[in-house]
Amino acid sequence: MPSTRPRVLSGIQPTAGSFHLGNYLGAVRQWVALQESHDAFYMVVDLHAITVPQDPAELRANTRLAAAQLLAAGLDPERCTLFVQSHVPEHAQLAWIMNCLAGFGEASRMTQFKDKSAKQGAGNATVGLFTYPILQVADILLYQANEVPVGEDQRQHIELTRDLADRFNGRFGETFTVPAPYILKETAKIYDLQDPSIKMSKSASTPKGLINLLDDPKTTAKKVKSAVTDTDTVIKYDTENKPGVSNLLSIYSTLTGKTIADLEAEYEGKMYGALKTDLAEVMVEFVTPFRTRTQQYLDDPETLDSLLAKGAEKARAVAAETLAAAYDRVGLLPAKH
Ligand code: ATP
Ligand code: LTN
Repeated sequence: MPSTRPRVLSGIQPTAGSFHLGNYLGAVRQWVALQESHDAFYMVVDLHAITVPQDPAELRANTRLAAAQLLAAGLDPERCTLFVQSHVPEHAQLAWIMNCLAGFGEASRMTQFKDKSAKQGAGNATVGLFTYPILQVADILLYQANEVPVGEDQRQHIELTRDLADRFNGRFGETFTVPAPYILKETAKIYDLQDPSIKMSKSASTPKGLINLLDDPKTTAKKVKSAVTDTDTVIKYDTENKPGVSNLLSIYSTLTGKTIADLEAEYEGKMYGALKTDLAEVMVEFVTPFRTRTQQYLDDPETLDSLLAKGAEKARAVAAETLAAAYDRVGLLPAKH
């Protein structure tokens, strides 16, 4: 029976060994929660990963590792559809249609492209990196997703998705659901622990400011304890004047379920050191079982692969139907069977 629940879809790149705390709090945590209330599709976006150079063996290993971490974080294949993007060829197929609908100018305005292409050096970025957001548009529209749980940095790509869905529907007739971003205010942007003016990111963070979930817990505790705060002593949530402390409070609040107000009251009159020591403990309690569970999934690659194969099969059933409708609307002549 088709599900009547609203649908969510999201993806994460297998571009690093470990997820970082920003990935988890900004996105993956919401994915886990939404599988209870939504018809949820989640994928490891390996086709997006190859928009920048990847070592083939590493890419393969990181794809499994990403899937293992998603399961360790709490995704349940009985409650959601978990798959690898390249296992569903419809993504690349719909991306082509979307490439032919998107304007060169609007694609050129994507800030993530501007940032990432600058890093590749003038003229060295691939055409794939340029069209990366269009592949993301296809990912989302294929599943008729109502909502897309991501961090703040992805908002512009969801806006583009909405624009292209509207454009296609207007030109060819109602075909795609126009999706909304699902971005929680409290965790939309987790900051680097050493430089709270930049987002925690695998590519831009300082090594000490980046909490990798698969780091040795001792390293994690050390990084939390050496987080940058300010020269004041008051533990108060004030993103403008106290970005470092506010970042720690957001993280603490989300991991424990305590409100920021409760934490401010609890730490009234206490020093930053007390907050950091307690948060380090909370973090270690979180990452320790996460690491163990990830390793358990990795130790049994056959089960992991067959679980991903089942996910791809479920995803494909939905994707194929949407792609067929889009091909038909555009006027592509159907192949005779
Ligand atoms: P990059 O280093 O390439 O910017 P990334 O570290 O941002 O990568 P992605 O794989 O691009 O990681 O992101 C996966 C998900 O995590 C996305 O939904 C993204 O919005 C979210 N995310 C990443 N970093 C943060 C952060 N610091 N705060 C909140 N959400 C984040
Ligand atoms: N661009 C996203 C990853 C991504 C995605 C998607 C997110 C690819 N396809 C579809 C949501 C929906 C990123 O960099 N985190």
